Amino acid sequence: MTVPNRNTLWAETLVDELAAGGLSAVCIAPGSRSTPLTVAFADHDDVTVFSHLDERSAAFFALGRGRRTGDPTALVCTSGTAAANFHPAVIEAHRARVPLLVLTADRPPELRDSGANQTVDQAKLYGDGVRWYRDLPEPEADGRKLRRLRTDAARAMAEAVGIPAGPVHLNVPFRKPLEPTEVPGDVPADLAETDPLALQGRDGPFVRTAGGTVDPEPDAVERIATSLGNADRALIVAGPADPPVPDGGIIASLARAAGAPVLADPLSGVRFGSHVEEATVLGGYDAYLGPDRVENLPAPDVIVRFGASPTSKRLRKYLAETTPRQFLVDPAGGWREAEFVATDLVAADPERLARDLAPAIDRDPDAGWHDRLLDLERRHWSLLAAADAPLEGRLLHQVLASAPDPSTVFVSNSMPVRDADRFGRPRTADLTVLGNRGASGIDGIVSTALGAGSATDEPLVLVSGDLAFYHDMNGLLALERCAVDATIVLIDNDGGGIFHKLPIEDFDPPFTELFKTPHGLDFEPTGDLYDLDFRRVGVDGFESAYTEAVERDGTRVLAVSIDAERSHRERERLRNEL
Ligand SMILES: Cc1ncc(C[n+]2csc(CCOP(=O)(O)OP(=O)(O)O)c2C)c(N)n1
Repeated sequence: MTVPNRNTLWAETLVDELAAGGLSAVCIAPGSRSTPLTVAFADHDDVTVFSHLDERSAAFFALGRGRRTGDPTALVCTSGTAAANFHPAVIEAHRARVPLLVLTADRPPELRDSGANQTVDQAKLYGDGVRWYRDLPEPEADGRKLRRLRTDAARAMAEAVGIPAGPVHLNVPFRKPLEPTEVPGDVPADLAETDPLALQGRDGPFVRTAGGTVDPEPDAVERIATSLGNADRALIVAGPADPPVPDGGIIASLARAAGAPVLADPLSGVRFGSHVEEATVLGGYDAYLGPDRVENLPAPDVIVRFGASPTSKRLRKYLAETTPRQFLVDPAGGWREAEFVATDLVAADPERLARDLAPAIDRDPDAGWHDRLLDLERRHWSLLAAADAPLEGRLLHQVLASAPDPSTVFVSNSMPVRDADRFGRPRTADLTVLGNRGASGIDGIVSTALGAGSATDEPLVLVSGDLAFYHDMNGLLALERCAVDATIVLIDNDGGGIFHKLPIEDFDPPFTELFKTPHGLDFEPTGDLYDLDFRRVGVDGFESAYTEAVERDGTRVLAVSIDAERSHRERERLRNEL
């Protein structure tokens, strides 16, 4: 093996070892300082390279892949503000436990804090928001240092998929030459003989890492089983899942054994799938539960919660007001409960806990509790079916009801995910519904969705608000550059419809100008710019346009203009009627 210089050797060793550890894709933005990494990735047969022009979109694209697969995608950028543009996606990955491997190229250490061009302080740039950070040493053709590099690569991969999974940041300094230029004597010719392990690594990863999962303590299983056994009105709450979205069947089996209905967040992996027939899976609770419903409905006495904090604020408030015994199950022992009413935290792998728990429960469920909730659920769906005023929620209902089986559906913040929550009816189709709920940003939505789509052969649907779409129009370039197809439903209510839900609506000014921010933008030219099929459809023609779009190849945007205020009033009216 002849290597032209130490930078090439260093970058090839790093990339080789990441690939041996299972890395299969990288998103690269152009830049000079990252040249050794870019060239090494481009030369590696086992890593798919996605080329992006804009670091912020690149990072969200990588995030989307990690969200869909549960495996890290790497990111490469040059030094300077490029690295800072990764930050929003790193925050989302941190909060939502999405594996991500960030490689930021840097100038050599003596140039830090010297006024040198494009040199910023990249050390611990993302603060505590990464699972592991390491400032790699300067490249050297030295056996021990190369073995350390291989070890670091193995560790980076392991940390990214640890419990909890999340982002890992390696800062990688290089001094010139950055290109694979021959530098005589830079790499000792006998390195292969003096330290073959450093140079060639092993057959497979340099360090095999075994992570494992947390088994529930038998005491905890017994405590929950006894509680459920004694409960009159038990509930299971499935919040947004950590990636990859699990098969909801195991939670459904637990629900059946416990005789407890499941309140299934649309992002939980439990609301959609064949298991929906096996248990009482409820999806309309955001309409009929809430603090103002407590008097009409008996309070639950035991709750077992999985996943992150539910999307539905009304559900969170309902749990807070009714103060049942609340078991919070978290595989990382995380405290994801911001109402501060949980009574028990159980650090355990959810699937293992559910598996151990189901046979331990001895329970004669109260049919009245089930019937009461099922009745509310049925009435919610029939009211929706009978209503005919324009409603954004109906679009979400139709999107999820007619999404191909299987498919991946990505919903933006803020009304699309909330409307998917309230109006997405549980069905047996294999839908993987995703959203960025770690930090609930409206940035990077297009890119995250396309990243998720790039990681699966399933049809991809993105439902986006107009501000979220505007925020990441750059991301549309990935359709062509990364060969992804999508049906994009653009709910264009000319500004942030979500703000009509807030009391600030009554203070106008400044409501319209500074909160709702109507922009009057016509998004149609994105069709020409990004070579996609852009169509305007009315709410009435939406369903047929959508079912046609999801069945064809290529990307089609269906832009639906709708009045956010009227839609919001209709949303409220439906709930009040219920
Ligand atoms: C990066 C970022 N900036 C601002 C916000 C605050 N915010 C939340 S929702 C929203 C409006 C979103 O508008 P749109 O995408 O049109 O969706 P809609 O509310 O109409 O459903 C804003 C500005 C945010 N969550 N993230």
